[in-house]
Amino acid sequence: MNRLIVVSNRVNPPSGDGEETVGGLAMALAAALKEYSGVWFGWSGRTVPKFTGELHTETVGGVTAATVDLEEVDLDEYYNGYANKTLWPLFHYRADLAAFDRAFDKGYTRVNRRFAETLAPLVGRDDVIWVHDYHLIPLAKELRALGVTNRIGFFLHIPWPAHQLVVNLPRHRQLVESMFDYDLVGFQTAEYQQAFEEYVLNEADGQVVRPGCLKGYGRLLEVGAYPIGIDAADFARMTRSSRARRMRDLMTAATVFRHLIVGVDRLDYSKGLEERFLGFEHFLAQNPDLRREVLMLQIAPVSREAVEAYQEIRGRLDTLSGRINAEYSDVDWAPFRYVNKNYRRDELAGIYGAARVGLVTPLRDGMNLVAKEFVAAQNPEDPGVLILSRFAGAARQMQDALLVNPNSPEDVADALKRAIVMERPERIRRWRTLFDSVQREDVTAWRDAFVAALTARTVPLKPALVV
Ligand code: ADQ
Repeated sequence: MNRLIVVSNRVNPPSGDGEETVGGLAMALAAALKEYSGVWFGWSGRTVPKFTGELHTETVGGVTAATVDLEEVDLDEYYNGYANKTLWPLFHYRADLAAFDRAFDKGYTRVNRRFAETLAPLVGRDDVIWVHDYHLIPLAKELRALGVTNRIGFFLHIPWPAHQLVVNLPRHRQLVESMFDYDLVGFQTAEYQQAFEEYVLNEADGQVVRPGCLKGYGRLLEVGAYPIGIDAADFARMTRSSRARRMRDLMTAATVFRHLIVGVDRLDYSKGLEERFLGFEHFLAQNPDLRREVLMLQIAPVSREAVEAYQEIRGRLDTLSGRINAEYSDVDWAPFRYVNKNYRRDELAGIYGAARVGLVTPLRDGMNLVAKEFVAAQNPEDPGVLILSRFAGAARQMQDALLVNPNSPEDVADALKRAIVMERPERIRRWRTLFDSVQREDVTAWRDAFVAALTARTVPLKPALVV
C-alpha cells in the first residue's frame, strides 16, 4: 500500500489540543489517521452557489485534508435529505420518521458522483481507499465507473437493520448492489453483518460462498464485523490532564454527599434521551430514600437542527427536564441538570471520572463510544458503574455493564438503583473486565484489522466477475 485515503462526509483532522469536534466518527478517524501519512477527503462544510470541484488541501498533524465545497441544494437533498431524513431514521428502526423523496435520492447520487469525480484524479496506483458511513454508500460504484481499480473498503458506522426494514427504501436493490463494488464491507457487529447477509440471500438470490464472502449480483464481496473502539491510551492520558482533574474536582465539589449520574450524547432521537429522562423520573418516584443522594447530568449538544425531527425532540426534552425539576426540586436542591453544550474531550474525561453512574441508553446505536470513554475514565480503585442499552452495538463487547431495555423506564430505574447501591468489590470486578476490552479492542485494533483485511490477498481486486 502506498497511502491510505480515507473518505467521509466531514473531514476533521486532529488539532492535537483536545478540542476536536464532537462526533464518534470524527474521533475515531482522527486517531486512526495519526499513524498513516494519509489523505482525508470529504466535504469542506461550506456551500457555494455553483459546484466547481475545486479542491482545498491542508496538512494538519501529518494528515492531508482534501475537501470540496457543495451547493446548498446538495446539502438539502444529500446530507439533510437522503442521509439524515431517509437512511438514518430507517437504519435506526424509525421507519415512521423516514422521508422518501425522489429529489433526495437524486441529490444523494449526484453528490456521490461529484465526490468520485473530484477524488479520482488524486488516487495513486497503490493507494487504498477506505470509505466511511451511510452518506457515501454508492461511492465505490461511481469511482469504478471512472476507471478506479484500487482496493476500496467501506465501513458502516450505524446499524445495518433487519431485511424487512431495508426493503422500505424505494431503491434498496440499487443501493445494496452498489455495495458489491467494494472489495470489503465492514459492520460494527456480527449481528449487522448477518442482517446484511440475510438481505443478500433473500433479495439478491445471493449465497455465502464461505464465511465472510458473499456472492450476489454476479460478483463477490468480502464482509466482516469490525467493532470500533476509542483511542484508549490517549483517553487515559487525558483523564490525568490538569483540565480533566480540575473538572473532576469541580463536579465532585458540586455533588458532595451525592452520586453523579451522567449521560453524554448528541441530541438525537436514536439516543433514547426521552426514555432515559422518564427512567430517571421513575427512579425518583420509586426511591424517595435515595432521591437526595443523586444528581443526574445530561449533556446533549444539539445536532442536525435543519431536520424537523430534531427540533421536535429538543422541545420535548426541554419540557420533560423542566417537569422533573419542578416536581422534585427543593429550595436547596435540584435532581437534574440538562446542558446543550459541547465540552472539550479532556473536560468530558473529568466529568466521566467524577460520576458514579454512566447512563448510556440509546434505542439503537451502531456502537456507542461514550460507553467506552466512560469506562476508560474511571478510577480503578473506586470505579463507577456503566448502565448500557442492550440495543447499542457496544453491548456485545460490554456484557459486564448493567444491560437494560432502554424503552422501559422501570428497567432503567431498577438499574439506576442497583448501580447506586452497588458495593465497591462488584464495581471493581465489573469495571476491570470492561476496561480490559476497551483497552484491547481500541481504535488502533479496529483500524489495523480493517486495513489488514482490505489489503489481504484473499480480497478480490475489482471488478471481480463471477461466472
Ligand atoms: P455518534 O452517533 O456521534 O457516532 P458516539 O459513538 O456515542 O455516537 O460518539 C459520540 C462522540 O461525541 C463521543 O466521542 C463523545 O465523547 C462525543 N461527544 C458527545 N457529546 C459531546 C459533548 N457535549 N461535548 C464533546 N463531545 C461530545 C456514530 C454512530 C455510533 C458509533 C460512532 C463511531 O452513531 O454508533 O459508535 O459513529 O463509529
